[in-house]
Amino acid sequence: MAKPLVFGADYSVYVRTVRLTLEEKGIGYDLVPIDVFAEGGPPSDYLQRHPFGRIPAFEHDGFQLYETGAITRYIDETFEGPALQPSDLQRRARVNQVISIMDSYAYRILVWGIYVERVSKPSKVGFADEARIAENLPKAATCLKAVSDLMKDALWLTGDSLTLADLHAASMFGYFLMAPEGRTLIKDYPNLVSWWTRMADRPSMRATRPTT
Ligand SMILES: N[C@@H](CCC(=O)N[C@@H](CS)C(=O)NCC(=O)O)C(=O)O
Repeated sequence: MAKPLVFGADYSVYVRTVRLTLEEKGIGYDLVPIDVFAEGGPPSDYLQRHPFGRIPAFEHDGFQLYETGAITRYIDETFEGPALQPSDLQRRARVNQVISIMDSYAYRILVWGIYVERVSKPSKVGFADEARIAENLPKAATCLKAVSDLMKDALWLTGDSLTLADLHAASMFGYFLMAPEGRTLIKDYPNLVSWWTRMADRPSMRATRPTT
């Protein structure tokens, strides 16, 4: 059976989530480079894989798929390895809830509103948009509180085993916590601090660390 293909770049939050899932399942894969931020955008033939021109896209045995949540669930359900979704329906609903919170609210705020504004943009243009960061900080607190409240005193975000929820969140927290504001804010949520310590130490996180 051919190795699955992941199309994208290692700097991408969503590509990292797919790679984390493959790493946690112990599945070999090839990363096919697609740079969505290259001048002129991704190669035009990439739009056949992903009509919205985003990364990642995925292929397994000729089956093509895009949208990270669909890809990670497909990987979990198709391949051997530790189950990353609980069979209990209420716990499974929590996993899907946290993934949706991360996609719908946290990604824009933690990654673009804080990390990009504080770390990435200033490294290119030399200054940060302080007003934009200030505006996003209370929104980031809302995201952290929501996830922390759902986590309660569990080991992982949705219970006592690692799930897709942790993998979707980890790639966003990885960037958020590169900003000093992120490292300060998370201290208000001790359960998230200990989750992150546990998460950041996993071999899958080391294997997928962004290099660019
Ligand atoms: N809904 C998509 C989101 C993917 C996404 O936004 N990827 C980012 C990189 S992390 C991207 O391709 N950005 C390019 C752009 O916004 O033009 C998914 O779940 O896969």
